[in-house]
Amino acid sequence: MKLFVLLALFGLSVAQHNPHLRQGRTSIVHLFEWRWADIAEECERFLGPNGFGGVQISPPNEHIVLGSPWRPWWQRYQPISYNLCSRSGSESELRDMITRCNNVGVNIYVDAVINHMCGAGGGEGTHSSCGSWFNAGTKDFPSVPYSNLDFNDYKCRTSSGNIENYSDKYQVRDCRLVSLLDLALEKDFVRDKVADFMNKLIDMGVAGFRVDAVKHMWPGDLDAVSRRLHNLNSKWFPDDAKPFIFQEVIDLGGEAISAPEYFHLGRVTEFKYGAKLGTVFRKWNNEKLCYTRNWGEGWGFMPNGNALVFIDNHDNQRGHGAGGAAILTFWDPRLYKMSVGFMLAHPYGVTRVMSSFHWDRHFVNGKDQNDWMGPPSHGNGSTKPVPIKPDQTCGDGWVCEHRWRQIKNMVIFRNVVNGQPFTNWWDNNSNQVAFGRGNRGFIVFNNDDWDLNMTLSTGLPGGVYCDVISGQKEGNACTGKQIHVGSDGRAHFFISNKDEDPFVAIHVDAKL
Ligand code: AAO
Repeated sequence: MKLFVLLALFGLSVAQHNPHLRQGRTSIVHLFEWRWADIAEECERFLGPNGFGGVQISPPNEHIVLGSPWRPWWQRYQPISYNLCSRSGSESELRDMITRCNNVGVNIYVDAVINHMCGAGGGEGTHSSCGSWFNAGTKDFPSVPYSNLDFNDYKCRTSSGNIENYSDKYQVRDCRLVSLLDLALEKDFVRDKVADFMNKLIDMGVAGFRVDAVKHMWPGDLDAVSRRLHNLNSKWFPDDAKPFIFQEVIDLGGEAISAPEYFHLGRVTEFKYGAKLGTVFRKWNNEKLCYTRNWGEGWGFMPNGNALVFIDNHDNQRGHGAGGAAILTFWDPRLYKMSVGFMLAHPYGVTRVMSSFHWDRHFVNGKDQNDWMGPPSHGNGSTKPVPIKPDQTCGDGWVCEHRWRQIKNMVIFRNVVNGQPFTNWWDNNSNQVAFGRGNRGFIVFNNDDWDLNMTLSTGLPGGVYCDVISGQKEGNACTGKQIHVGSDGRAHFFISNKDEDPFVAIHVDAKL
């Protein structure tokens, strides 16, 4: 038994759980709906130089194209084939992006939609991103090729053919998720096609996959696909490195399927993280920031080595998926910056930062009527490039949270404190807390409605540090608050509850 546990642990540390981040980098960013050409530029001009470890890209394969101007973002979750042309660009642009990002130490992770093809009502024709013909009605996708033999409908036992009840694991895995044609991953033929698609991307140089809708696939089927995958391209990655796999399983408890069923296959998205932290920072349900002293497994989250964590994702920032109104997004910038800062300072999980586009929210009875809106686009439906303004923020409706000074600097903070223990906790029994990461970094939050005025043990060597939230170190100057740490490691902090960003973060690379 002991040997089995040891082997299982060893397996965890060598297999698909390792993101293969390079040069001490620790975070990835989801550049939701960005064009490949823009991501390539962003790797070279911003992500590489600022210590971002990787990018989660939108699905790169051929997808349905809906409407004449309509084009919802979610059309990309309706595959038509595994040809590599999408709203984000062509195969050659994809290849160029992967190469250029890899060359500056930034990994690419592909959002892999392998559970299903397009919706059953997707019609017949060539309204697809590479122009391939298909017929959703007869389940014919000749450019894969899949035929009606390759789908699960014969196994599904609901009258609608859709998932009707999440307490029935057979429905969840054998029926259609919101009418999407459900692939029969039990067939070797389907497994081969899916693996060929993923292997092509691995050979091009991607570092791994965010696997979509994993709850809706049997672990055994995913294991069979996983065994077919190549090792990473040795031009950029160590020999024998396996692709990093992080699986989208929404597990807030209370359903037939739970996240641990997938732990052996890779990391899993921890949806409790953003839902709980949003509740804490909003101070809903009598939550207080001081309760986060045992944040992580102590809050009932999955084991650290299994978790991929984030504050919001492309679904729950607009009411899809799970988490509801508690989820913090760029629409609440003050609390959002604090919660992303908390996540990046805290040692739990592999961290993913969200980068969004604006849309016109229009609520009717609490539901956003515009939750479908796609990325900033030209009149013909093609996605607009991401322009960078002189102040380094993005234009044309691209939000670029990852470029916000506070968030960018906390991505760097996480790299600087990588591997250091969680230390020097302090709280005021309410919503003022502080913690350190060994002798490399320290962060203080004031989410109360009064000032924070305290001398705290930071664990840092004595000296003058530049707060990377209110400003940053530029040359030998500090554009923000300066924090004086004594030779005993203690420092005085004053954070007004009216500050634009009521938190302070210092680390050894921002010492003056
Ligand atoms: C679109 C249309 C549909 C149409 C379909 C086909 O909106 O009306 O039928 O096309 O024509 C995205 C969009 C969908 C879109 C789809 C295809 O979000 O609106 O459908 O593209 O274009 C479930 C899945 C999870 C999934 C999530 C959205 O388990 O995998 O739904 N996320 C991924 C992607 C997502 C994508 C797809 C999958 C499909 O990230 O972008 O869809 O490729 C419960 C379950 C969850 C379940 C949610 C929502 O959650 O636990 O597993 O997620 O329900 O159905 C509380 C509970 C929480 C619960 C939640 C909501 O918070 O605690 O557990 O309430 O009830």
